Amino acid sequence: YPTRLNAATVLIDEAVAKFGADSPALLAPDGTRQSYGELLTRANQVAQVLTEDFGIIPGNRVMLRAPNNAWLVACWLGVLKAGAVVVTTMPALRAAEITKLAELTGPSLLLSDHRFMDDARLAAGTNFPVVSVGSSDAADLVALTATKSGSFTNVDTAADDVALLGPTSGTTGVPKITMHFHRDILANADTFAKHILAPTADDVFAGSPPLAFTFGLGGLVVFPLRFGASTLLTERTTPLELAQLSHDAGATILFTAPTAYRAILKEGQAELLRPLRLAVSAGEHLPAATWQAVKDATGLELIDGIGSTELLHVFISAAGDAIRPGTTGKAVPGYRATILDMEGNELGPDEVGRLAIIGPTGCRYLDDERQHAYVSNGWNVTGDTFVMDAEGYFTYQARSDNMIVSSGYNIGAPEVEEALIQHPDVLETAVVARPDEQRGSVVCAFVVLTEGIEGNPAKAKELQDFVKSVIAPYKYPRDIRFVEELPRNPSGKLQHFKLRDALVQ
Ligand code: 3SK
Repeated sequence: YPTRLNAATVLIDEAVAKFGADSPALLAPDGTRQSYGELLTRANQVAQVLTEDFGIIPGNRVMLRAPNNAWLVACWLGVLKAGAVVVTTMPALRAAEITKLAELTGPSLLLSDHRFMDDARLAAGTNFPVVSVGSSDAADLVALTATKSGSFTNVDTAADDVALLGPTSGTTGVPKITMHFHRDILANADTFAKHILAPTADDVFAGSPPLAFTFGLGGLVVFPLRFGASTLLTERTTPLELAQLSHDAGATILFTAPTAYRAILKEGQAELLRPLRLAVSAGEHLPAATWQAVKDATGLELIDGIGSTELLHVFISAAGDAIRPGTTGKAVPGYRATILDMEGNELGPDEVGRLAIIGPTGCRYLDDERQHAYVSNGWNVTGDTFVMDAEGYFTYQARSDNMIVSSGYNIGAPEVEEALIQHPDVLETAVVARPDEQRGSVVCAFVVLTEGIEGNPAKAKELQDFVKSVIAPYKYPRDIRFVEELPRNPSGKLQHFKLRDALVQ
């Protein structure tokens, strides 16, 4: 990439010139469309509001909170155009979680979907302004952009200027903030998307992951715009709704997790997937049985992939004849992958160890000691345990840490423990992953109640509701088990592995 690069210039200004202002860019479930030209105008108007009305200057951080929709894309591009840094947040986060992210990232402004304003205002306090998006209020971003001309000269950023701060759950309960440059934003489009998906301007992308998760940002914004394709943006949908909407919109490339493919098959709606050109499965392990079930029901050969927020998107995958069901695939062109032992030595074929990656994207945590654990001798050590065969195919074994991957969401066990322990009836708790056919894993909480409190289904439901009120609802423990005591080692340290073992016996 050139040394001066603004990713928004490539993704929208140059895309308009290359693919035409009238080509469809964003599709909505109600059938409305926004062309590349319209998206450019709106992104420019957002950039004008940011710089002219809120004094945003290059390097300032702007936090975004919204479900997947056209305004979120315009805001994302508008922030980059202004030379500022996008801070993404999962729409489901509660005030306390947003406050934590704000403490870590120091935003100058928060643009929040009008439906999420209560939590947004609570989190911002008097520290930074919050602007609502999508209401009919005169102070809403929609009204503010309507006063702007829609012409904007993008800030001349360096390829190595930070463009995106993407939070990811830490295993200790403290989120880690990954930093990505302008060149990183394009890199996964020019590696994974280009070599594995080979999209064209005729493709229509669709999928479930939130744009706040880099899996969704790549698959539903960056890749389509980089190749002049269009993208269907759906706010929260069930897997079946997603399949139906994608079908109705003429989607050709679907991005979702194995759980969603299994759910669509279970509902007997496999025919909705048949018109797809490609179906991508990532976010959690894809078992060979799921791959085969989708193939049998639809004829589609799922493209498995593993990525990470630290490396932005997928770095191991395979498509077409190169697919080997049960394996994730090979290193994507542009990336190198290996297996390391605990000392950092490279292991040979068929030896189980830690998956490590080198490529055009890489982990840079914002001001975080955990950088040393993730990057070792130039290798990004992902936290997944894999084995590589002699032909360079990688097969998933397990998570190396205590992160729970459920339906494609990464959930830090300590975060759930911290939420549960705030309930007055909970004496102590330990949270682990319980293997689950549908979701890959589910969050399972072992709970010791305070004396005199009875553990029964009503109490379990009460605790689940409580967790949902404290942290993002998708993190709640679907399985709660009441126990007399938790296993501890002689020095009193909780032995999570014993609980995990108990679940699989
Ligand atoms: O494999 C994942 O979980 C992932 C994470 C971030 C971005 C993309 C992917 C597929």
